[in-house]
Amino acid sequence: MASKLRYLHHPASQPCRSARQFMIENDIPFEDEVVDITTNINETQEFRDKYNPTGQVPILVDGDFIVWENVAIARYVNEKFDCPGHWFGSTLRARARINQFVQWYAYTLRLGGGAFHWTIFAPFIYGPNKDFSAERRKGYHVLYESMGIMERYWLKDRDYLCGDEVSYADLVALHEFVSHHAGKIIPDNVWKKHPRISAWFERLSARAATKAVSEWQYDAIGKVLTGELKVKFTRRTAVLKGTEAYGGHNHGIPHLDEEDDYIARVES
Ligand SMILES: N[C@@H](CCC(=O)N[C@@H](CS)C(=O)NCC(=O)O)C(=O)O
Repeated sequence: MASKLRYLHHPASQPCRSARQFMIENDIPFEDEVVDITTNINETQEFRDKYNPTGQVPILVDGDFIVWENVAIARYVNEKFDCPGHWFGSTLRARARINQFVQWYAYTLRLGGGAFHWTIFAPFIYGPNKDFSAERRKGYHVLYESMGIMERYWLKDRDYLCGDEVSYADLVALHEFVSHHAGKIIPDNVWKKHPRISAWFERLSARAATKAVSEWQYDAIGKVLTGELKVKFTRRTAVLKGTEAYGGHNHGIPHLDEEDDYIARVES
């Protein structure tokens, strides 16, 4: 008999929540294994050799086959269990749109996760009295630029990012915003300036699977904000390692320009 899928993840991780939600939405049987990424367990050579050379989660173990990277995990499960076509597209063009989004997101919205990371987790990792404003600024810059493109292009005339039905593109983006929402990273006036994103976020947040997958994040980060919870990081490297935010580069996001304060413009 085929063994059950094992899913190695952490509930604070955006990519982990996206693929986990996908499996829940599709009633896929799997075993949850939380990897405590606040310790260095995933940094050990043993973990890297056994599961993932980058030491990151999510990781899916299907018998003797291991796959990591959230989009690859969801695609594997989608194909293996023949999930409904709307998740990854049932026509050539629908598939192209979804592929387009998941590529775009990896270089934009995912890096905008830096706004959350450098605000909420960095003080626990590197110490409370350090100044993370430069890193935070880079995160916000990428996040706001990405939100502009989502508002004007991806959600221009549709309820979901790639069409009239939910797709995996929505889940990857959704969990970036779940973190920002839980951490109160995006000011109210910026949400208001992006009415399509706000409506889309509400629409997706109403799904039962979104609630189930995001509960830990809202609870824990809510307690971090009130000072009730101090996350103990016994490791020193960035949780967002490999995905640290930087402004600009070559992904359609203009360079962070000290002269032109883009963040201030969006927040004004
Ligand atoms: N590109 C990967 C990124 C995964 C990722 O960023 N994982 C982070 C948590 S959000 C992680 O495992 N960090 C722990 C570490 O780097 O040690 C994906 O999309 O699956």
